Amino acid sequence: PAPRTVLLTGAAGGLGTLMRELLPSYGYELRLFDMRPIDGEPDAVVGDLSDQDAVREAVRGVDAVVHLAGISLEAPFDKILKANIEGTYHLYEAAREEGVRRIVFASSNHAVGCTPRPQGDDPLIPVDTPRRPDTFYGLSKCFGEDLAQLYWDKHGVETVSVRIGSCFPEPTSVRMLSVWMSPADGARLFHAALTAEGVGHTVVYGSSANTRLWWDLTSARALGYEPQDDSEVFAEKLIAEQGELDPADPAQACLGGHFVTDPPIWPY
Ligand code: NAI
Ligand code: 15L
Repeated sequence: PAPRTVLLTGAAGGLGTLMRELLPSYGYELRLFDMRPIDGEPDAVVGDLSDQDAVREAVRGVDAVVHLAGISLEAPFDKILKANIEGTYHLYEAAREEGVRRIVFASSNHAVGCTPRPQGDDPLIPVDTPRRPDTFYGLSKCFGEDLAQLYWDKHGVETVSVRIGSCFPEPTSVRMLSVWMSPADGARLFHAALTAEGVGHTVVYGSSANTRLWWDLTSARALGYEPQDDSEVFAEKLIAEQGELDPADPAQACLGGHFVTDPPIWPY
């Protein structure tokens, strides 16, 4: 049966806030989890992914999890290790112990961020392109995808790993014209990922049907996802303000954009 009660981790964050608004219209009852309290949501569970007992309690009794909690940008390695690597391990262990069968994992384009972006008639980037993380943040998403594979192969916990592009109300850069996922399409994709049958561990890219798309949405569409939006309506304005992407600029030549060239955040 399709999941009804869904644990939304990272519910206080940007994407969590968007999904709190959009997912209930698909019929889900959301249980909210975040280390930060949420205004107007007194029933939200305030807890840290580092607290294994708190995570297990949060997972108990739900049909599925949408796992958004974690550090969402580059950070010192020890912080990434705790929140994204150990934290995601705690989440999967809790799901296994509590018999939760389906997780939608917020992976990121930064798992493959050092992949050169297609130019001209180059083919779209497939989901099985070699991992090329652009940061410790992206590396933690590679870990999450492999953890998901392990928990499917060994324990029968299913996951859809969504390599999200940029999910914000509007694209704000020329790069985002290629990688943007509208919030409404994000909810469509998460709904498809929660309800498609027989996903095992499936990796998909998460974006709208953008005219300037860089990657292949075939595996996302195979879940039943039908994106409705296209960033092209924002193209004229953004290009007038910022100019076209420069393929000779290393910060504009790869999927991950400036994450590829940003200086490391010390201490490692
Ligand atoms: P965000 O930074 O706004 O939200 C993350 C939330 O996780 C925050 O509310 C934070 O309090 C919570 N959190 C962090 N560490 C935690 C811990 N140890 N225990 C409990 N809660 C913790 O990030 P955003 O943009 O909402 O992204 C959500 C997820 O989607 C993240 O995993 C991010 O990596 C991923 N993602 C988002 C993209 C986007 O375009 N928004 C693109 C690609 C991936
Ligand atoms: C991400 O993974 C980040 O969480 C988000 O804040 C954006 O930076 C996004 O990628 C992006 O690549 O635009």
